[in-house]
Amino acid sequence: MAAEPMAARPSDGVSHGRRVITAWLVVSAIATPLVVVLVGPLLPPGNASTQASQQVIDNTVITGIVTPVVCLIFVFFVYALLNFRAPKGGALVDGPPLRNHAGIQIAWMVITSVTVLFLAGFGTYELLQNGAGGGQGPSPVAVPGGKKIAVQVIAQQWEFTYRYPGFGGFESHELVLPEDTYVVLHVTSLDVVHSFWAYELGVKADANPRVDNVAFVRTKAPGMFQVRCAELCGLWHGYMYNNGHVVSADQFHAWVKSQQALYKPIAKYLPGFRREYLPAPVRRGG
Ligand SMILES: [Cu+2]
Repeated sequence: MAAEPMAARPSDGVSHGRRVITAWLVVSAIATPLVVVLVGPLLPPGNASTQASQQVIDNTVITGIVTPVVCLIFVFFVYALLNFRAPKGGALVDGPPLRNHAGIQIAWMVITSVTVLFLAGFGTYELLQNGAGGGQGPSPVAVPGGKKIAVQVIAQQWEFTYRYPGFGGFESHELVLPEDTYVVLHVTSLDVVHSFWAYELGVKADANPRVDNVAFVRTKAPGMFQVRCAELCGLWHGYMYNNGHVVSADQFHAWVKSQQALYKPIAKYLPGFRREYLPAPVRRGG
C-alpha cells in the first residue's frame, strides 16, 4: 500500500499554513511587548553610563526583533507535534516536498532583507551617536560634543594603569572617574594586544602597542564598575582585572590631589605623557 503523504492527511480541508501564521501572529503580538517591557530593562550592561544605557536600548531592539522569529519556531514546533504525528503503527513517511512556491520565497527574501538592512542602518546610526563605547582608533569618527576629561589606559602583561594628562600626567593603578562627565579614553599597550573592557560603563577598546585607540564614555551616578582584559594576552590574562569607581566631583578632586602627591617623588623616573609608548626592552626575572 502506498503511503499517504502527510500534507494531504487533514480531512477537514483546513490550511495548515494559515493556522500556523494565525497562531504565530497571536503569540508574537502577546510575547513581543512583554519581552520588550519585562526583559529589556534587565539586559546588559546596565545604566552606569550614557553608552551603557544606549547599549541596553540596542539590545532591547534586537531582542524585540528576534522574539517573533523565536515564536515562529516554537509555534511551528508545537503545531507540528500535534498535527503531523505518524499514525500509530503506520509507516514513518516524509511530507511532499514544497517547490516553486513564489509567495513563500518572496516573503522569505523580503522579510529577511528588510530585517538585516534595518539592523545595519540602526547599528550604524547608533555607532555614529558617540561611538557606543567602542574603540575608534587614533582618528575617531563619532566624536561627541562638549567638554571632556582625558584618561589614558595603559595595558601591559598583566595589569592596567591609568594616566591623567589633564591633571599633570600622574599615573595610577586605580581608574577613578568623576560623575556626570564625558571621558575620552586613550587606550594603548606596552607589549602585546590586550582589550580594555569596563563592563558596566559599556566600554570595550583594544589595547594595541603603538596605537592610540580612542573611546568615549559619559559617566552617570557614582558607583563601581569592573575592568577586565578581554583579549587573551598570555599566562595571567585571567587575572588581569580590577575595579574602577565613579565618584562625586569633590571626591574626584581630592583623589587627584592625593595621587599627584604620591606620584611626585617618582615622576622623574617615568616617561613623560605620550599618546603611545615604545618602551626599552625590559629584562624580566633576572
Ligand atoms: Cu588579557
